Amino acid sequence: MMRLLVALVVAGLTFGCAEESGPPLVAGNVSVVQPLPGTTTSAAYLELANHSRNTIDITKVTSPEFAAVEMHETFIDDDIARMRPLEKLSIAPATTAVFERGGKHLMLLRPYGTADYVTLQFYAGDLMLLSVRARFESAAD
Ligand SMILES: [Cu+2]
Repeated sequence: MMRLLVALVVAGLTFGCAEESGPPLVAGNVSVVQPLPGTTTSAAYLELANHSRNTIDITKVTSPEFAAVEMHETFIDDDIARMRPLEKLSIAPATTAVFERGGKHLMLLRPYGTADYVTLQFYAGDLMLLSVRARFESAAD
């Protein structure tokens, strides 16, 4: 059943942009921050534009350079900024989801090495929709 759902999603996305050229999901303003000295956690910010006619549900983000990537959102609780994991990010057709400081963001956990670049892979179920490669910025930026 899961396979069938994924296949339907692929068909829907393909059909949805049949009259347009280009991929359904496009990244912009990508910014990936190096871990602070003594820590192993990085943050990444970017915009994801849905150019298809279907809602895109991002359910998983991975990176070959990190053991885990989590989507988080920041919320205010008693005047204190906290964050919680986002299980799914739904991007409506013709809208852009924004990952930014103080809002939704990506947490990159436990790097495997000290690469200058990081690759982020965005999935809807088992289907990889987008792969983005970006150079680390220094944490001071
Ligand atoms: Cu976070």
